[in-house]
Amino acid sequence: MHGSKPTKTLVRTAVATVAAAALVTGLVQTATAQAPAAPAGVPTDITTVSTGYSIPWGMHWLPDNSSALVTERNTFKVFKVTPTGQRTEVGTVPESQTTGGEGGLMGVAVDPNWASNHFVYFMHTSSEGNRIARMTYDGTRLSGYTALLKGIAKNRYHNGGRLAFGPDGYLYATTGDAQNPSLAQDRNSLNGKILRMTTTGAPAPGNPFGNHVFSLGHRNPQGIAFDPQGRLWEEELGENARDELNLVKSGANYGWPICEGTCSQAGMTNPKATWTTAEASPSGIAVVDSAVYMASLRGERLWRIPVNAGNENVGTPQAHYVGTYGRLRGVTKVPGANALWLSTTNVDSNGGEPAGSDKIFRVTIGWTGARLVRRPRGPPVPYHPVVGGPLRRALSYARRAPPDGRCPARNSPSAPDSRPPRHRCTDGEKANTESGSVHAHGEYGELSRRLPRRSGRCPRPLSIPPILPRFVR
Ligand SMILES: [Ca+2]
Repeated sequence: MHGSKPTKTLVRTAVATVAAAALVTGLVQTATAQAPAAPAGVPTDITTVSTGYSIPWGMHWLPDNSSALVTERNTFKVFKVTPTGQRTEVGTVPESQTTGGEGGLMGVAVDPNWASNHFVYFMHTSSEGNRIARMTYDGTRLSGYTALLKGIAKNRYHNGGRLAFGPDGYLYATTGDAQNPSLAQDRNSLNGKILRMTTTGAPAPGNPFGNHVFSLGHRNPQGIAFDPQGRLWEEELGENARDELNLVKSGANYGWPICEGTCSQAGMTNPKATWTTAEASPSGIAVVDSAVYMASLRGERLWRIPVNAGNENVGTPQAHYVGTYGRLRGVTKVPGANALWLSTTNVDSNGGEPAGSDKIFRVTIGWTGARLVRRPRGPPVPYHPVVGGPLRRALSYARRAPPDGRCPARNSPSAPDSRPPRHRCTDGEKANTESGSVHAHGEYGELSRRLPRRSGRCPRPLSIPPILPRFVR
């Protein structure tokens, strides 16, 4: 998905040409002719998608992408949220309680085989400690609570709490040290760890110490996410000095409490990136393409950390939305789209806002500034021997795209000249029967536009030409 050097050169030339042509014909409001800053996408747009929450904590999409489940930490409520942000309470997680601090109803994960077993998983605080529990979710209501793993020590702070399914089909969980740092180095303790288990709560086969422990030496690990290479990224809150992004491997020791941040202690695995607690204090993470996104509470920003598919180095982290939306806790990839959902936590004691004022945003990931701001009217798109044809085709394809963002996920930037007819929808596609916005992503950019009512048939997967000019608002 990364452009070769010759292609970038061609794009740079093409962009300048089309930008000039567009200004002359008034097709766009403004245009620039900058070269791409990086091969991977960056946030290009943010909109509010759902409102009315109080400390939303976990978010997890259903395998059919029809909606996500969102937990609230202190109310123990679970909401079904559609891609357009409509939310419906589907129940509460029983036997939950807060810790007067960071505990409560925390992570949620939906079983990869949910369509057949309807299982969903929660991590929450209860009377005796933190638990991982399973419930049945039929698409409408939660029922059938079963505790799968008890005995995870709790405290007011440092409860960990995130869940994720790995590509191996096993359930991963982060647990804090419960303000008892020595637990993090104890292989027989469930605290200060990343755990790996089956969907019945048993230690997953192949775990390094024969119990639930997958990795140790974590202080208050929060977000976990797998990248396209299947690698596990984790981020955790430091004590007073450094927050960490770690690349987690089976049996590795991440240092706490002997190390905070990078150290030279034998046997300890150093983080791939660190931040001061003031500029981060992270919680959720997500991976989109070749970057890890990290929501930060105290830092009130979304960090983007470039990662490499071919080696374990990470690029220079960049901050987005610093101080703009307050405390940011949750971030998850929107399936079938180059986009994130990003949630706030401004209702907690640190944020101080009234109940119901937390939000979920949708962040579009695209090429820097690559956004067509309005549909061309009047004169047709000018033809240019290099760019005119591909640009016109891109606009044509964008008009065919469905409004829900699913078909564009199947973009093939490598097939710019295909001009397929529409076809009947297959599994995973949705007929384009309504008006709405479409976001079409290609390797070099994004088209965003309103669509007219369509025929009810599904367009073919969108093809964005690799040569696409950059328009900015
Ligand atoms: Ca560490």
